[in-house]
Amino acid sequence: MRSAPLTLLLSTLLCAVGCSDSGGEGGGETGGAGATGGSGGGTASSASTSGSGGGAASSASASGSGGGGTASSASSASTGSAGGGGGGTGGGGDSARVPAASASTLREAGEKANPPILIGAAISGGGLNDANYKRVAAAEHNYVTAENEMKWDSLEPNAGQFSWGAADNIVNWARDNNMKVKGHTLVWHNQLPGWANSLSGAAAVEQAIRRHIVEVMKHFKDRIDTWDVVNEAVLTDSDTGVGNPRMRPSVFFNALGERYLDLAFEIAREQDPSAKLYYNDYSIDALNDKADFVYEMVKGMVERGVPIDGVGFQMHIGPPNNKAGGADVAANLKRFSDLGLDVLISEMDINRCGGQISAEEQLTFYHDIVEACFVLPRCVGITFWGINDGRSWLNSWSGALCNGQSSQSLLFNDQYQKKETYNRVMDALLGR
Ligand code: 9MR
Repeated sequence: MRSAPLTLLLSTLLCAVGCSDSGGEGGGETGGAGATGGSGGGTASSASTSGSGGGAASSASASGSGGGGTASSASSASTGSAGGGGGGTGGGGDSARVPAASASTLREAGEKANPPILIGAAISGGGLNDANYKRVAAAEHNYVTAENEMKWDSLEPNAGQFSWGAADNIVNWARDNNMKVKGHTLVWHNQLPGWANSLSGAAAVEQAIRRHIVEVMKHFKDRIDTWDVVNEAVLTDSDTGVGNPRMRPSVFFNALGERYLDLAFEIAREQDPSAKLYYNDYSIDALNDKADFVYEMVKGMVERGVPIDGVGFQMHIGPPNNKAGGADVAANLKRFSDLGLDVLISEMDINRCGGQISAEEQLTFYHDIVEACFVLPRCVGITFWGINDGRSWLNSWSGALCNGQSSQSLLFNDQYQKKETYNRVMDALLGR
């Protein structure tokens, strides 16, 4: 319902480049940078950076491998029936994705769309001890991100000593249920073990990055073909993506400058020539300062021939992150996909704590944001950051204004019943 204006805008955007009879208003609409509204939510917090301050910006040294071009390595290995091809939508055309006529699960709606779209969830090891959680997770999704178990501190708690058990449990469960897995995440300033966080000097940091990426990708080689290679490398004054966008100080940036991104992607490409390699960040969902900065950063990588295949827009809506509506998200996804990249919604939830987002607004956002991705053929997946409200990370996150209350942020309640948010997401996946 109520989606007509957005649908119109979306088709205008889709036509801005590809349709011959462009007519219409052209790009316009992008306007309102920072249109995020969102009062900011004050508290912020989130991701404590590790590194010391400063760090001169050293402009990315090229290193560019092959000729220009946009990477877009036709993703090989789509896992079994899991949604037919984590991307590969390619195919040129800008025509919108065609929805299924009907579906009884989100997963089915994604699989029957043309081209298919992956429907994902963050899965936690703890959740897999709960039969209801497992049942809903596997019935409704065909794409898995480990919520914490594949982060650096989980996989390499001591230098050069790897610990695979928790991650293997999730990856194997996903395979048993014909679900594709995205590796999350190879290089991130957060959830880093102390030994890595206290490294210093370019050589030591580069060596640690190389060993970590090589060993992790080697271990999961035949089971994971898509990776968040670098996560959250950009910072703004507010966690809502507004104010003074810049590279985030971290052990990686402080030692290597911005070129650590190129380096990480190049190592990952050497390790797996056909993997999909993504950059992932929060509060870049709307047209704000951070999204603009990341756009220029990624564009530079593409132009230098750095092997990046896509960008994940986390889509944590509401405190402590940005507030973005469907039209804003549509315009933003479109400009990134016009770089020849996959785009995806990688960690979606909509936090109602703090009263910044009403119940009705949450439903509208769920519908319109999912629709913004769905209609874009290069938008290859939509992942929700959890299954049920009771297990949401937001409930206990200091900046999220929940103070232990439920964030009411997801598609299922604590009894694993579908909420109205689920229905709105399903509507968007079915083109309603
Ligand atoms: O959901 C994750 C939570 O359990 C962890 O405590 C937190 C620690 O940083 O990370 C959460 O997941 C984050 C994801 O890995 C990257 N983007 C932001 C997510 C929410 O904070």
